[in-house]
Amino acid sequence: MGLPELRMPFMYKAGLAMTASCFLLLLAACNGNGSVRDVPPPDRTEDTVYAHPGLGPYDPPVALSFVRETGDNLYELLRHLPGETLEDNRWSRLYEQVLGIRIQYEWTAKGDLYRQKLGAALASGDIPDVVKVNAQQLRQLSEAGLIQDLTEAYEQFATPFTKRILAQEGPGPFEAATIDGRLMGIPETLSSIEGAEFLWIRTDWLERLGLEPPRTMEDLLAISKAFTEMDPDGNGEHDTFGLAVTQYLWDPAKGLTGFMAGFHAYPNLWIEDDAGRLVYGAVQPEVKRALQVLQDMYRDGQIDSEFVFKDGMKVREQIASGKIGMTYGQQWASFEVQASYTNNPEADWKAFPIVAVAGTDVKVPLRFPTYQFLAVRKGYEHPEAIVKLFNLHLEKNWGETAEYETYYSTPYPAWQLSPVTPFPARKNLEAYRQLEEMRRTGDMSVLKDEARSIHRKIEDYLQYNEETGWGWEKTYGPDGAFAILDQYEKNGRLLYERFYGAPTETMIELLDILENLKNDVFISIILGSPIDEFDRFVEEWHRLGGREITEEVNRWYASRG
Ligand SMILES: [Ca+2]
Repeated sequence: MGLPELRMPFMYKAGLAMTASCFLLLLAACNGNGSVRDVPPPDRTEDTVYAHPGLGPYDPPVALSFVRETGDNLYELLRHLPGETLEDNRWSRLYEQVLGIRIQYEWTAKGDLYRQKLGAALASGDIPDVVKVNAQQLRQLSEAGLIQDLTEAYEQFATPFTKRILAQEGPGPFEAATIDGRLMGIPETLSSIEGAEFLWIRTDWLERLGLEPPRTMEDLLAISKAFTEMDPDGNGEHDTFGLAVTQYLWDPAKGLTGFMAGFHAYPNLWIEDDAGRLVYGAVQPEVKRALQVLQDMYRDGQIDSEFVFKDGMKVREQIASGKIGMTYGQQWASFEVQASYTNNPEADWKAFPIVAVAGTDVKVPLRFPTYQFLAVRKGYEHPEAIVKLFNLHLEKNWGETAEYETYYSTPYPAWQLSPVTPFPARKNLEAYRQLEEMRRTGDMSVLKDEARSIHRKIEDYLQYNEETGWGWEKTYGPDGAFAILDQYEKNGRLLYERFYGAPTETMIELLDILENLKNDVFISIILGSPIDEFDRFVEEWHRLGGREITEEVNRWYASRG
């Protein structure tokens, strides 16, 4: 698959440059001004784009140190990119060539070890030039005087393109990074809209049992029951479950966020109540009703009796072996269920909109997702260097000089080699909209790099039955997950979280405890504890700090006017 794809962007760009210079030559010839020497040099997009101070080079080059979390995925990626290492790769070379910034890692470590080492480094103040931290750590570093104000660096050096992209999530990410009116970290903005949930259903099971896709929560419960009791796989055994659930109730795939929303319960969101105050969704009465239904489903064997012992990987295996017919999940859940198709070509899945109890409109909950910020060590002489990395990363993947298939997806995820990885929050939905326009008009030129690469994967599946394209079609196809997201948005179904400030004092102190309490109680109710445990949980939650947190959150809300 590799080579032609890699070369394509270069050819495309060369073609553009040539057209532009021919055009200029033509102009010169027409205005009768004589010699070709009068013609300015061909307009190179790169020269124009890189003229911004935020993309200009340090001369001589400067070093910029980070620490970095590594993992098996990263080493797997490097195996596919011969000649590249974590320290010396296409991104580090690009940053040095264009910006004169030499990326260095003071240390790297995997997973838990990384978090331990980072915690120790923050506590001792021994931090690299740039450090990625959460909102609480940002506040601590700021109070300890270990990091510097980035307000001017961002204002002066972020390109208009960077500013536009980082504003796609609204003011929240920057508010969360602002302490005493100063920007103390550059937010690594994530995408709210990518958190939207869909309902993924085995459509071959629906057909075998003569069932219609669900329009209401009641329909969904009937399907779950049928998938459990009516032998949808036709093997004569009572061996299937209606709904996938993992031990982490809020997993982005195979979790219960979308199910709860069907009862207008939003257990992980700060929402506005009828009086205009912010309240935490987990302690609202709608949750109780949803838990009661889950308890019934568990008792009836529609949910695996051992789900509390199973993480996402284990439940994915159950789906792969054809034991589960329905799961909630984000747009990429197609790839979670794909193995069932690999194992059984008759297995088919489709994304559907999530549903609500009959007679009500569904709302699709979206958490405020940005939680990490890049802070610069006090005393580092070039605080704008981090902004420049952001600029170039966004530019080379999605800007006018993008070489998406070199720097983002080769199709291996080369973007992961960069120490900073900002992206447009709406890029996938935009890619879907380009694909949709292309499907409607037949005009391939509306596809930008990312959409073109997706289109090729879908075509590989539709025309050559290339299996890897199956999931892409389920997600980006004419009636895939993004077609549904498009409708969610156009129909006003998206429910955005209302609190997006930095964590409050009491949150920092007690939120983990309260969240663990929530999860323990909810699981215990699903497994059969009396439903009134929920009322006791609500009291406990308020008593153990939830009341203070609610007050703090509402002070923040009121202060925003
Ligand atoms: Ca069966």
